[in-house]
Amino acid sequence: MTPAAENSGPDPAQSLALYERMLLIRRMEEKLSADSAAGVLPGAVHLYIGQEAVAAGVCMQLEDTDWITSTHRGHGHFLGKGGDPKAMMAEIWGKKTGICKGMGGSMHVADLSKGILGANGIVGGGLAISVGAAFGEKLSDSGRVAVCFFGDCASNQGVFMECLNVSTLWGLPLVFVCEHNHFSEFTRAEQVTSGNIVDRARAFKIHTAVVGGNDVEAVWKATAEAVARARRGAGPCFIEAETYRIKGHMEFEKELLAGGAYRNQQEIDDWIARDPIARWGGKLIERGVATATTLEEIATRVAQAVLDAVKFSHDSEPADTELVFDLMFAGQRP
Ligand SMILES: Cc1ncc(C[n+]2csc(CCOP(=O)(O)OP(=O)(O)O)c2C)c(N)n1
Repeated sequence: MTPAAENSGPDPAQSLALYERMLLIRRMEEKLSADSAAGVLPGAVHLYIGQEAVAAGVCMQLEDTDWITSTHRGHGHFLGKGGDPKAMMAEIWGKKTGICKGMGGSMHVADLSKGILGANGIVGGGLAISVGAAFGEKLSDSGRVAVCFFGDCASNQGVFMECLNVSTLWGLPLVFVCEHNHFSEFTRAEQVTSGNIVDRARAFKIHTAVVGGNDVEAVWKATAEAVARARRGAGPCFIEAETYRIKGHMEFEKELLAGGAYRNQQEIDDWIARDPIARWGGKLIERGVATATTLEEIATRVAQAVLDAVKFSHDSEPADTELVFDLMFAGQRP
C-alpha cells in the first residue's frame, strides 16, 4: 500500500484496507481468546482487542523496509505490519511452521522480511531496539524509519528517557507510539504514571501529537506527518494514542485474580461503544466508500483467513524442541 501524502486522509482503497486489517487483528484474537477460554491454547496471550486502530493506522503508513518494535501485546502490530496470519497462529501454537519455528510463542512474533523486529516480553524492551534500528538507518542515509510501539506503563522505564534523549540528540528517524490503554497489568495508569506522558517527550523538544487511538483516521494522519518528518531527517516524533484494553491484561486473568476486580463493567461498556472497527465501518458507509455488502465481503474474507490460519497451524507438526539448544546455547547439549 502506498502511504498517503502528509496530512491527507486515506483514499477509498486505503480506507477499506485499514478496515480489513483491523478486522483481521480482531478476528484472529477472538479465536485465540476462545481457544484460551477452552483451555487448549498453550501459554498465555495478551490480547489487543480494542486497540486495533493504532496498529493498523500506524503500520499501514509504513513500507516493509521500515522497522517496528512491539510489546508483549504484539499480535496487532505483527498483523498490522503485514505479518502472515498463518505463521503467527502456528507460532502461538508452538508449531514448526511458526514464524519463529515455534520457539518464541505469542510474545516473540517477529519477521525481519516485513520489518517486524519482534514482540517483546520485557516491558520497554522495544524502545532501545528501535533506537538501534533508527540509528542504523540514519548512518546509511536510507530514508527508512523505525517505529516503536509501547504502553503507558513502559514509559516509566528508565530506558524510555534514554531513548528520548539520544533519538533527538542524534536526529534519528524514529516514531515513538505510546498506546495509552489505561492499565499496567491490573493497576490503573494514574496510580503508577505521573503527569502526561506526552510532556516527557516535549521536555526533549520532540515533535508530538496526541490522538484518539480508537480513531484510525486520526492515527493514520498523525503517523503520515511523523513518518514524513522522520524520513526527511527532521528527527524523532512522538505520538500518544489514547485507547482502551477491552480484554484482560492476559487471558484467564479472572482465575488469576480470583474475582478481584480492578475496573468496572460500565467503563468497559463505555469503551466498547467507541469500538474502533464499528466506528470506522460506520464512517465508510456514511462517506459512500463502502456499503453494508462491501463490509460483509471483507468480513467473509477475514473469516476465511482466520480459518486458513487455524487449519495451517492445526496441520503443522509441533516445534522441534531440540532446536532450543541450537538457538539458545550455540548447539551445546547439557
Ligand atoms: C521489565 C518488566 N517489568 C515488569 C514486567 C511485568 N509486566 C508485564 S506487562 C506489564 C504492564 C505493561 O503495561 P503497559 O506497558 O502499559 O502495556 P499494556 O500491557 O497496557 O499493553 C508489566 C508490569 C515485564 N514483563 N517486564
